[in-house]
Amino acid sequence: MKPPSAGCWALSSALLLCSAPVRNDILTGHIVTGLEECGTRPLMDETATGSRIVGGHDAQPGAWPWQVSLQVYQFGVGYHHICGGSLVSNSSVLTAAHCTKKWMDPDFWRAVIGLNRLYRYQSDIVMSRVSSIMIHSSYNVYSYEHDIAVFKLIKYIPYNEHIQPICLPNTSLVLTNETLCYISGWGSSREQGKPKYILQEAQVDIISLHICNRYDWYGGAISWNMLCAGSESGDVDSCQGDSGGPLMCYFPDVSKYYLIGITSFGVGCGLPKRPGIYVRTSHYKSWIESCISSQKENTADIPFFLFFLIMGQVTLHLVE
Ligand code: 4AZ
Repeated sequence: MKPPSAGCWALSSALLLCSAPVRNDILTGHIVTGLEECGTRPLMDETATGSRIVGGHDAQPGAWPWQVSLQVYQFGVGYHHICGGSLVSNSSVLTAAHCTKKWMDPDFWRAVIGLNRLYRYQSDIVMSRVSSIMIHSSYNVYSYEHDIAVFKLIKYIPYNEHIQPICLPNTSLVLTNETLCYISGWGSSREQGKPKYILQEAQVDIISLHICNRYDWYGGAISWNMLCAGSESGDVDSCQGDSGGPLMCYFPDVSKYYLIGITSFGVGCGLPKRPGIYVRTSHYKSWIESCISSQKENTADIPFFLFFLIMGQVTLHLVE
């Protein structure tokens, strides 16, 4: 296994490197609390899940409370959905790096959280502009290796019945044949189609890399940092507009959902032997946590703080 790079680049008004938490106490503050209180669905009865879903269907409001719609502003059109994302803390959304391709500037973006019907903004949803975008420094646009990014939000997002963070797995989390895994998103149900109005969900199988890399499947293009999921026949899949969204699995022993993957790419949608490819999030846990803990304001404010300190010293000298 190739360990992911520890650093993450932030694209914002100032270009920042977040490789380590700025302050240690951040780790004992909101973030750890946020990660502990994760992966639960207050409006859903977990004992009721488990029936097999073929293809996607409408999700209930509150079914996936970490699902985010990442939207871009375009003149004449307004904001429109580009990619999915997953809320991982009160101010961080995890998504795919390739979503930022045409819009690297955080000012283009807003995140909508707690949504079920696209563009129908009810009182229980929260919208936030984006303060910085952190793209994995080893992201490769050709191979889609390390297709992972964190959007830091301007607002602190309070949790409620419709808004919850998802848990981040580490490499010790074991998936079995019985583990129930799902994908969700507003993506289209066919290639080049338009986004779906109601959030869609589907149960997926995790397909081994051994099968996924067969010569008549992906022929070796899928790395150990990726996961294949869907169904062997192709009936269940993610598609355009689902990118960046969650591949999540339920662990009944802890009664929590974990973000196992991030929707990344695939050949077409719903084709046999061409399942969806997902970023294997367990390989990026420390990278994600360092991005969550990075405090843009703290680092960006340092030059201003130094400026005022120096100006103060100069003034003092002039007065003396
Ligand atoms: C896309 O274009 C995309 N079938 C996402 C997922 C898949 C294909 C394309 C997987 O965002």
